[in-house]
Amino acid sequence: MPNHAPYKFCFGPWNLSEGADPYGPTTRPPQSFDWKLAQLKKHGFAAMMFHDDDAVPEIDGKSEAQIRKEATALRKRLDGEGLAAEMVAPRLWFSPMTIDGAYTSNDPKHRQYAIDRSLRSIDIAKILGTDILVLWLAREGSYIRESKNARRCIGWLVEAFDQMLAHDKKIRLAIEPKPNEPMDHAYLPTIGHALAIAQLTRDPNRVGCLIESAHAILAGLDPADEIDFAMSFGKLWSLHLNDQNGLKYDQDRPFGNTNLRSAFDQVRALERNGYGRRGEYVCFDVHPFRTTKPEHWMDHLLNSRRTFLRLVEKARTFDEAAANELIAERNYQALDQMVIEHLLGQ
Ligand code: GLO
Ligand code: MG
Repeated sequence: MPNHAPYKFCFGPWNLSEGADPYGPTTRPPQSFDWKLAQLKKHGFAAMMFHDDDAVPEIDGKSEAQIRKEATALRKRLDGEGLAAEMVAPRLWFSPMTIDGAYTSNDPKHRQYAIDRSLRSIDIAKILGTDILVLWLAREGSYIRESKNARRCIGWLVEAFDQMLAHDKKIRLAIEPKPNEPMDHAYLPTIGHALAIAQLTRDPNRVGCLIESAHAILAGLDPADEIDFAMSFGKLWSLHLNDQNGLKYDQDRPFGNTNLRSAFDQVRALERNGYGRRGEYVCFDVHPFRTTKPEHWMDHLLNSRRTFLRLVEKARTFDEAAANELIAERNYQALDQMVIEHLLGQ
């Protein structure tokens, strides 16, 4: 493989999923965390992403001391394997305490639960050696518009973020926007919303974002433009590359599987902005197809990485001078075909 610096890659344990969907059970037998970590290492990924309870299982029943103890043991293990933790994310969408939302639940006890759990996630992140807390705000939105006061909910989100920022002076919050699913409408559906709410917090410089390709597409936006936008603010701190076929449920397809040209544009945007030069990882938030056999369990991740690396080559060999001439002549017809020919190759 040619030189592909500065990119390093990661995925999360949930990306080796078992194939269940809302209409049917699993299609692959469950695998242990140890097996997943071994696969990650064996295939040359540099880091793992962690939900808080991937790092410390059954976290809700455990004391702070126990959580720290287990996180410390995990850190030791990761160090021993030469692997990093890319981020920690509070999994705030499984608990009975978050049925009506987490930070924006109408019940103050449930809002407090969400904040307390987020502070524990920050403790875990610190122990695992990452300063990134990813906030995928799964249940912050509405099914029934009149059940919530969106203005008040934005205030509650800011209060929650402020408590997290105050809890640890180093932690950075990377908001992962998604416009819908599980909610009908999310309160922070796009990168613009994420970066705008950052300005309301006590430390806007420590509130940034994570772009997921499929989530941008679900919002009717171009993931490459979202990348350029976030990076204009210096706030793209993590990335979930994948693909999505149209406006339907979140598909988490292999990167480039549906729209190769959009994948090329995303890679080009990352290249021109120097993504990865400040230590950011390229993460693939992809799932195996339901039909995938256990012996092909890693293929969606390996294929996504391979496609990414091939597109880096395509971005680096794109004839920018020729493209600029066509742009100067306003010959976008020829530019369009030039991109297609470049992607098709010889
Ligand atoms: C779901 C999200 C989810 C998050 C993960 C990290 O749509 O993409 O996979 O990325 O839970 O918080
Ligand atoms: Mg994601």
